[in-house]
Amino acid sequence: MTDVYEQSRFAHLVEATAKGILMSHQNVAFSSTPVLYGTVSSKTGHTAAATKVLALGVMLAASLSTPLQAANHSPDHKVEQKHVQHSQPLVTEKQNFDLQTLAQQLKHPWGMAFLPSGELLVTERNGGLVLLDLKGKRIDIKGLPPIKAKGQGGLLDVAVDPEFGKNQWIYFSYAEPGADGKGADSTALARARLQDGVLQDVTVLFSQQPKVDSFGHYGGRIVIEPSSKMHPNGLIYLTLGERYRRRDDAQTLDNHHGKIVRIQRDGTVPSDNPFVGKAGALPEIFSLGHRNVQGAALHPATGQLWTHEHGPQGGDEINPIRPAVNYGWPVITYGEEYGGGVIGKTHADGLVQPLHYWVPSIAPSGLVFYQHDLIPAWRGHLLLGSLKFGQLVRVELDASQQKVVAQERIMIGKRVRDVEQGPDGAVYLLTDEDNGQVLRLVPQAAAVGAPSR
Ligand SMILES: [Ca+2]
Repeated sequence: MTDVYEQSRFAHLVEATAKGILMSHQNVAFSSTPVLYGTVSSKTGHTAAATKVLALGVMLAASLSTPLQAANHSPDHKVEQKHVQHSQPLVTEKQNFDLQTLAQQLKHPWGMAFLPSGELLVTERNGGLVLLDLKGKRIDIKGLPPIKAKGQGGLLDVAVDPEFGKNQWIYFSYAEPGADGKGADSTALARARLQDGVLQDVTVLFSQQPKVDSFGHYGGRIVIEPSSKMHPNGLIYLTLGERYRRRDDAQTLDNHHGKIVRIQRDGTVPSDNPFVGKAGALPEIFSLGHRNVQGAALHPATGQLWTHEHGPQGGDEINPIRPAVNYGWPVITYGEEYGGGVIGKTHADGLVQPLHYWVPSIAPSGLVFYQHDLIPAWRGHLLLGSLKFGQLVRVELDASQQKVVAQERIMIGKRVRDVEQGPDGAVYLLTDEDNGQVLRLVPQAAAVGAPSR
């Protein structure tokens, strides 16, 4: 990198800070030191609307912290015994863990989901779908549709139906080849019944249009919203990248590139999707202007979908998602072209600012709001993986849930592709490697057989 490049980046950072945008600092990349931003941009006069939001935030914070206090009175949580292949201590700011290896020899695992039995479904990017009992047994699931495993594409995320016990449905996203089996592909979402290690009744619920000859930016995270009065069938959100070559598509509604789509569990479009009935718009679209979203989760208190996304060189973002909102890519971004070069401005009318962004990029993947009593100090925090730095990233929000006030970079030493909270409250990670692993963070006091403290 040239000095000119460094100077322009520094100027860019200063400008962003002056605007009160909260951001990570370049120097924390390999540090576990917390970065606190609590003093930034809180002194401006609040409008009535802002005060309302703050009041709501206080309520949210209260609802998030109540179980935390309860947990402090009963610290004797024990996690379920698993077959641990390897364990090492992991010290973090608020909690000491055992970092356990529960499984390995997975080929670039990408997504995971727990079945009600406690078994874990894991995808491998090369097209493998694996069921792990986490006691040493592995079953390779059969019956997957044709998958194009190349570049960043392949089998991506997996999700389990909230009523799996009744219907045995699972959902998975993948790079779907075209009819000729080669060339152009796109991200698709399928549903199937998992019965005795075989997928039955495989149905493609959604297929991103148009297909493109590209190996990049598939998006692919699946989030299922449980049934509600408004949507008795439940809803599915699927994140879709702009396929790298088609970034301008993210700004138009006539395609699925760089979008988040929302469908019902049978693949049909909910009638209250924001662009239903709009001429020239694809009705599945829920939000637009995304680059490559590889982390998505529902906020535990509000039920709102939150995502993060990859920027280019710099400019990875956290975004709470609202219907019909344009998140700006590639018109606005805090990143630049690989190797340098302006892509867009940082602000524009009608385009929403991220809640948080990272310069330099961390390459985020996987997202969960931690909410179990097993690790009370992490309750309400966002957990996500950093592919680039081989870290688990813990993000704390303020009471309004609209600002990042602290983050911790926990060194794992391997590309962290997915993060989940297990039914036992432990934190599970997938590492994106040739010898990919399932890792578990268990608080030391909660480890089976360990003396309680
Ligand atoms: Ca954006």
